[in-house]
Amino acid sequence: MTNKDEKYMQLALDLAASAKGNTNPNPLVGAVIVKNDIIVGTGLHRKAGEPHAEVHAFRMAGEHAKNATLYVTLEPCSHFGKTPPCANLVKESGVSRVVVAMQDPNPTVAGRGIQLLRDAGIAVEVGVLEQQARRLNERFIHNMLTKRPFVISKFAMTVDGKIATHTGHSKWVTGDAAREDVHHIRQEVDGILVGVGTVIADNPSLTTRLSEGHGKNPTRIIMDSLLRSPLDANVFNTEEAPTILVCSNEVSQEKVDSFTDKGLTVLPIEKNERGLNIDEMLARLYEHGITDILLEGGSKVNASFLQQGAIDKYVIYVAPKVLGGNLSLTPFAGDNPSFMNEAWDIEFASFDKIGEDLRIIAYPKQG
Ligand code: AOF
Ligand code: ZN
Repeated sequence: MTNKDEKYMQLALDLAASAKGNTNPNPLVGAVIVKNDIIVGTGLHRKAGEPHAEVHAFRMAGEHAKNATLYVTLEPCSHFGKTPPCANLVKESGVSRVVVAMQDPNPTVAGRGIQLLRDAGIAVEVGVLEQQARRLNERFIHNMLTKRPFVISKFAMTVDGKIATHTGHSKWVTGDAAREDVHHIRQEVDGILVGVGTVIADNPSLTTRLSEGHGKNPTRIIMDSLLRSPLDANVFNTEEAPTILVCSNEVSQEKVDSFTDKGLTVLPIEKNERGLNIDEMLARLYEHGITDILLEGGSKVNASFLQQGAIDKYVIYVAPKVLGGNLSLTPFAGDNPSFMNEAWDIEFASFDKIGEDLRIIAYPKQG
């Protein structure tokens, strides 16, 4: 691996990242073709169903692809899907070397694309900027390995860990810039999930509102085991965005019908000792095409995800304020641990200042 390999792979990663939020359920993929230090082709996957990144790059490169190097952020595919296998295209193009950031976690590919190229006598190098590539496609990798949506827990708190006063007042913890940042995340995910408590207390609309105008709205998912939500709640305005209500499978059909009659999707789920079975709910939501979810509270819903091991990523905003008060609300309710070693360990991945606030990105600690 050389510095040049990293430079061109970085470009391929940047190209891929520019389509963030648009390719679901497919991965983000970028490709760059280089000959004699000249970039002769670039491409990225823009949307599921559209050509793969390599196709765009080879179209641009044409004859210049002969004896060139292809940089691609994900192993070229080997299957006939919505498009023919890119590995065949690579072989026919005449490139002599292929640099791949990571193997495809999709079980229908999983190394077969790389093998096809090697069998054709092309030099293939795997693992250049692999960590960045894995981060970029964290949602896709999770989907492929677990058949569940990738769950991002987001909350905004004061430095002393409070999300609202004891009355539930929370407008606002963070400033304008941090709140706009959340709307950018909403635009990139398939689903946004809250509990019935939030629907009753705040009557939010859970749509994407950006200063430059309206963005893409995620599907709203409401966890409401007894179907206590008021039928006229803002989240049930299905002209703005679709809504899925998740309830217990013990709720009466009559009650369910009152919501389905309004055009809402109701998903009855079995209960476990902690409430609704989150894993079963996630499996059903994935079948409904939801590949990632922004979990926006409140404390009880956050706790059920935490305690059932269902959080894959944290986006934490910390406001430069001290609220105090032992009755002020905190991001996670649930069990009261007695010992510090009962804490869920996480790893900080990045810190950024967003306006006056701090944004921390973290992941559950592995191993
Ligand atoms: C993409 N874009 O640039 C690459 C992908 O449904 P299909 O036929 O588009 O195939 C999707 C699979 O192809 C995807 O899950 C991944 O395994 C592989 N590579 N997919 O959408 C791309 N290179
Ligand atoms: Zn492909």
